[in-house]
Amino acid sequence: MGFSQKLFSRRRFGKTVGAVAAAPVAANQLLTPLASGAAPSAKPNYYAFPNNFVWASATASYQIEGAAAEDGRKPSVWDTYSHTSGKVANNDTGDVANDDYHLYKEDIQLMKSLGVKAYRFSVAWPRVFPDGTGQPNEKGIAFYERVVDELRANGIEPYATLFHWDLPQVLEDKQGGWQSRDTSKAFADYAGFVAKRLSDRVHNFFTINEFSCFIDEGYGSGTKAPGKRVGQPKLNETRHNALMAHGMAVQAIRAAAKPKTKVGIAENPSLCVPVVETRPNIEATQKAMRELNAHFLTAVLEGKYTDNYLSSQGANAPKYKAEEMKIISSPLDFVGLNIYAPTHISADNSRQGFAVVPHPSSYPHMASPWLFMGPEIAYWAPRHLREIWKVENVYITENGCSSDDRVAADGHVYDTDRVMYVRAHLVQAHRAISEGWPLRGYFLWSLMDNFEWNDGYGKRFGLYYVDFKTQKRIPKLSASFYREVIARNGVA
Ligand code: PNW
Repeated sequence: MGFSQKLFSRRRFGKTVGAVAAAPVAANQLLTPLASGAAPSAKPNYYAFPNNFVWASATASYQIEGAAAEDGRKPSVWDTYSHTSGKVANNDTGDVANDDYHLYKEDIQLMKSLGVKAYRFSVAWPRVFPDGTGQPNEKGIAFYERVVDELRANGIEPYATLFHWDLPQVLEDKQGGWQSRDTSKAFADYAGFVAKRLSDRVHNFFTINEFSCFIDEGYGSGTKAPGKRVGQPKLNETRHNALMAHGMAVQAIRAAAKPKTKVGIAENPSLCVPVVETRPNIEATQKAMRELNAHFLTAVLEGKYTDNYLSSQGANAPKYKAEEMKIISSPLDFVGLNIYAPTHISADNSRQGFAVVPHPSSYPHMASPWLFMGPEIAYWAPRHLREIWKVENVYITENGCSSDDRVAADGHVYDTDRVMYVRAHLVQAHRAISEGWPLRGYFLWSLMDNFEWNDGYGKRFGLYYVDFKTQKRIPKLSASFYREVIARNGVA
């Protein structure tokens, strides 16, 4: 008997529905399944999703793999950073993490038990090219071939991210990492190599995950690896190099991969939400969406920096040739957005035509203090992409939350807050789809608790609880919830 059945027996569920049956609106939708004697979850429901909707989960290499020095892998900037005392909570490192390098078959069974249709993982550049460039490491790429074959054998479609922040340390040492255009070139070569080797069985690639987290935090505030503060105009140049890396990789993947291979990006822009849905606020929100993301997402989707961005940066504005913006805006098959927290916008009379509305100190957030709750992002993300930039295929490549998970005396993990968070976002995702906005799939972050960057193992985002001493995985309540969502193809 599954965890969900134990918690909510058919009988109790029947009673609850019976009580609701008196309400006229709910009667048709809720009574039919019971009247026919079928399990409630097997029937259509109010928040039904399209049949081909991609229900999925996501992880990233440095956060789960461990095996940091195995089979020829050399250090990434995150190995160096996490081994620098005081940078990560509790001085945790990714040396072992979830040991997924050895336990990947078991971890794929966790996914199979959820019923996910797809899995987004990332390839560790320093496994495949331990020296950043030059000779590929056969044992490194072989690991990903094994993972992909195992996924396919279990009916799970692999979606591969090529860069989720683990830059080979040697490129940082030799050329200042993303401060150098040589790193963009090295990334494109690596991306082309992986596409050549995997595209017979991986049909969907994401180039880069979240520019701001490894550029603005890596080289601006210095709060993530490699922990530098390069100052302006160097930071804008570094941003531009990352954009070039993305564009050059798109072209390298298309050149090397099997025909029909699809390519996109996984970006976390500021997610602008109208504070009240009036026409003027919605128009202001569209302006804000372009301007607040001018240095990354807007450049990728429009092939230019906005005039406001260039003038606001003055002498620090990036210098580039016209053809570089063409490369940066190479056409994509889909756009992936990692969505966690909202930026609320209202119309105003300023020159830019919008204002960011501050949150009061009482505004609710999840266990991570930055993770403000604003489920409308799941509606506005696909709508903005289509309405502002004519994007035809959108994935939510990450959504999920941290929770103060504890194993209860009965062995269960009752993460009702995570269920609330995910459910609220899925309702909004459903609103987007029902209005025709092009949302194709949802990748829940994350399959299991893992190395949460600066927070080490102290912040948990998983559907599965991980005991990092024993590597035991325990399904949380949210795993039962997500399994039910996928089984009925609708919000549970
Ligand atoms: C993402 N913010 O990072 C990353 O892609 C994941 O690797 C990470 O584990 C996950 O979200 C949860 O943190 C983000 O401050 C980190 O808005 C910070 C923010 C957003 C995303």
